[in-house]
Amino acid sequence: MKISEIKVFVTNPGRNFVTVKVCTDEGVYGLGDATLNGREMAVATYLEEHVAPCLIGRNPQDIEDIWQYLYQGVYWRRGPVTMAAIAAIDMALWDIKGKVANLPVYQLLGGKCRQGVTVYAHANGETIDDTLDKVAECIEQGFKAVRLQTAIPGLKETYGVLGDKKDYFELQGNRPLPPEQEWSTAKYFKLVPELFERARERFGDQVHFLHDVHSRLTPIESAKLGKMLEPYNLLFLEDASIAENQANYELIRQHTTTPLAIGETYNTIWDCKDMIQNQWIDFIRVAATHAGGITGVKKISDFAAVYNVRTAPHGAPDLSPICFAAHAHLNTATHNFGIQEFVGFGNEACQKIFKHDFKLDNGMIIVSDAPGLGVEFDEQQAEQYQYKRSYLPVSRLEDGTLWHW
Ligand code: KDG
Ligand code: MG
Repeated sequence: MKISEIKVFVTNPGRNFVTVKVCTDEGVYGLGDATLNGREMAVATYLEEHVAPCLIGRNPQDIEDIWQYLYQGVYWRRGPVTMAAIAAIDMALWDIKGKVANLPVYQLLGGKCRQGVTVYAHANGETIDDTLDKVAECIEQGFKAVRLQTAIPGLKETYGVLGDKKDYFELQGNRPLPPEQEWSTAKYFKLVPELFERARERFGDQVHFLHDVHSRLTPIESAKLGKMLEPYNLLFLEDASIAENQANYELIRQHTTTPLAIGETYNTIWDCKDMIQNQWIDFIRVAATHAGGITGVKKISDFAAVYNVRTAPHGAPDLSPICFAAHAHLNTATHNFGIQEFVGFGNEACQKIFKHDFKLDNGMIIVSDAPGLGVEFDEQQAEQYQYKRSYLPVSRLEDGTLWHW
């Protein structure tokens, strides 16, 4: 069997997705997700110009060798663009392998470790009451874990809160220039403990709570927040601080027992090796699309298992249903899986383009038993939704200083 053609599609059913189709001379094909939010065309070009020509004629069954060829074999290792391109090819090759074997990918990864993949839903609100009402809806829908985010009073826009937008897709997919948002740690600190105090008062211990700081705090501020939130027993506090210097997490860890999670922007084990090895974090949140595909995430998960770190893959709307499927297979077959972020199956247009039979049942995703990844991609539908440039926002302090993501 040989790779005969590699096609790259960039489509925008409410937000941009980069999809790769690896075709073979035997008619079997595989799909991969290469979406890099706000830098989609960089990955599409990388794939078309620098990856596809090198893979034509190779055996698609040689997944590890092709992964190493695109990673080690290239002088310019790592980085989000390279690793998203590798990721998409890797997912497509696992998809092909499953289809050839007539087995779902989770079987190729070792089989089921659990009956379903527990997910956490999002409750985003303009006020604390609004957020808590959304938590109530999530509990009613059967979710066992919920991430709570609330707009910070007195600041212009809070990241991750919907504002006047109808859904997450619309929020992320239609910003032709980066919007500017404000940040004030003092204002945030006034809000967040009250949010979780009132959430525990209203819902007791019947559900896990999570929170994403989106890296806005310095390490010592994160340590302080972790301590403030200890009484409310979070499943984890996500992206409390940037960790280009991984030892930032040593500092946070010294001060708080609130569990810590990080990793959605990480591309390889080298971005989180020290944090994992020193047990400064509890959950690693790498995504198949951004960390080298199924092969890349499996390497990181196995390493994390040795240090009691569990996986909690990123599941935002900028990861396409193909990545969602890759995660469902990985999560089903990975012993040290913890929890999966889940924001729904996408809007109507997205569901017309990407078809699958993954199910949500009582707060768990039930993996598809279709051969391969179990996702179909409708090219004609995709063509109707053309790429639109769209950016994530930037964050500034109230005096205008550009601030951390
Ligand atoms: O591309 C960036 C978004 O996916 C990210 O900001 C969402 O933080 C996020 C999350 O945890 O889902
Ligand atoms: Mg996040």
